[in-house]
Amino acid sequence: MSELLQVPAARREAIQRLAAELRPGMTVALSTHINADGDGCGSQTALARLLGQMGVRAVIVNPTPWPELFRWLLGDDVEDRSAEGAKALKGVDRLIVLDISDVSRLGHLAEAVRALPVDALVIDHHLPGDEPPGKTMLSDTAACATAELVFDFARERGLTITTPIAKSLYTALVTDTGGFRFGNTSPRCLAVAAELLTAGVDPEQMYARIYGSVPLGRIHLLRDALDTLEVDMAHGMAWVKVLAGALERHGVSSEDLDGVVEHPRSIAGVRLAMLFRDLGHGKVKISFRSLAGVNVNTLARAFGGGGHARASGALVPGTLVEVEASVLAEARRLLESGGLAD
Ligand SMILES: [Mn+2]
Repeated sequence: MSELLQVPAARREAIQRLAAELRPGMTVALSTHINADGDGCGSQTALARLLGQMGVRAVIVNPTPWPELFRWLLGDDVEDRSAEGAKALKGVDRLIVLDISDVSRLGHLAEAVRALPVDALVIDHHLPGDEPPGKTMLSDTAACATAELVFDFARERGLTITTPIAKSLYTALVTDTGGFRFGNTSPRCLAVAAELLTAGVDPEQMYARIYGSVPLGRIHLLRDALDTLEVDMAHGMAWVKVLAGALERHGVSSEDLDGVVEHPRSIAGVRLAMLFRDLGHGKVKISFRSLAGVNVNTLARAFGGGGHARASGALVPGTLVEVEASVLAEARRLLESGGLAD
């Protein structure tokens, strides 16, 4: 076994604490953040199958519907009860929250999770949020994706990485690292990916499923977003907007906004990129992305959000015009004062 695959001691202890909470015959709910991404979905479908090997029944209960793009990850063996809402959490023996460091990311399920009579356990790789969604934590910001921690859980517990589990974990790794290009692409991340190929993942097939199967509306949405591009070269900022109703007009969902913000970030001289999405009900969702030297987690936290140093988000009340003005002003102020330095 590659030395890279050895599980760090702190993770090993956390995995033991987590496993001690789980017993055969239990039913465990798995939840991830609103608008689940590849890491949230892949970590869930991998963990659901791993728990099955332990005799634990897993049901997925997410605050927003399972994304169409990742429908194939569910197979016919993973149960998604998200449509039932908080009711689906009733009677479960444990809840495992994945890829979230703050309970607010559970959207409409947050209240039910706070009031849950059983313990919520967390597997995550984000910077700490204000209100952790649970007590027992397997949390490490050094993990390239939450799925890396799910992989470690499998190895430490002697569980089998079947091909469907490997495909789930690979989907998470490839999407959270932007196709193994972002700064979180650690040597260990690639070592885990190598293991997943050995376990039966076909990278070309995965590429076709994740990046080569998008609906036409997604490209139309991208065209509209790029049409709003603005650049402030003096501050190294660029941003795009998605207007209220745009997703409905193109018949797509929020998962189809994935990667849009990479376009402003890709411009030479830009260090801070933003996507403003008008949700149409007095709230604007912002995605922040940056390059080395700019910590967007600080900026996102100034607006009640958070995430990672290079990728964060926030949900801000106000009209698109108001939110854009206040966020741009704060971003310029912080860039000028060095407040976003790493
Ligand atoms: Mn993640």
